[in-house]
Amino acid sequence: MLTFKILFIGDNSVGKTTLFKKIVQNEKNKEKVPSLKAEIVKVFRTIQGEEVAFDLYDLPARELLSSPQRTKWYLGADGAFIVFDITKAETFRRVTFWLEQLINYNRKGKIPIVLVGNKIDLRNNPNVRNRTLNPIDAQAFCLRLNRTSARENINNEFFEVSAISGKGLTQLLDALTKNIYKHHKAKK
Ligand SMILES: Nc1nc2c(ncn2[C@@H]2O[C@H](COP(=O)(O)OP(=O)(O)OP(=O)(O)O)[C@@H](O)[C@H]2O)c(=O)[nH]1
Ligand SMILES: [Mg+2]
Repeated sequence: MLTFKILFIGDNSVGKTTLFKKIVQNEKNKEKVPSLKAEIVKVFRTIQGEEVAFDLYDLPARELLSSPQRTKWYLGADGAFIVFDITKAETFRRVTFWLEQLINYNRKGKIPIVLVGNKIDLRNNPNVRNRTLNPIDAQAFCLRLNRTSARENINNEFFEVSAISGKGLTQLLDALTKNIYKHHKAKK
């Protein structure tokens, strides 16, 4: 079966694990893949009549920043969720860093990503001191990315979510899996 690798990346505490768990929870057909450092779960989609598997990898940011094998996790990645926290501007600025790591080490070049602005439940919370990020900035980032990758048939999308509320998360996975499949078919 055609199998693709999807990474969850982004700064520490942006909510990757929370998002990963909620997405996986909604999947009926799934298999846990044993691994010491990463959480890996295989999920399935039927796309254009073909059954396709996707291995979802969740890793702590520190494993991807400072472990001796940090670069090996990117190897063979076909797509990624790049997550930031809308209440922490520096986690959005770091999206560029994560994207560069991904493209440098996957050995496949440009691949589709879904940019995720997480923690929107905090947007109107009076206890959040920092001004929350304007989604226009992330949309613009995505548009620029799409302009430079359209030739390779790569479509990148942006979503704002609350991993804690868990609403509408399946559509993130649907979008990324479709874009990965489309990119793969266009390469051949
Ligand atoms: N308010 C709110 N908190 C969230 C949301 N998603 C995650 N959190 C909280 O943010 C903290 C960090 O979440 P994690 O999912 O562990 O973050 P992570 O990106 O996996 O962090 P590392 O594994 O250390 O890289 C936890 O306390 C979560 O409960 C969200 O949508 N809204
Ligand atoms: Mg984590």
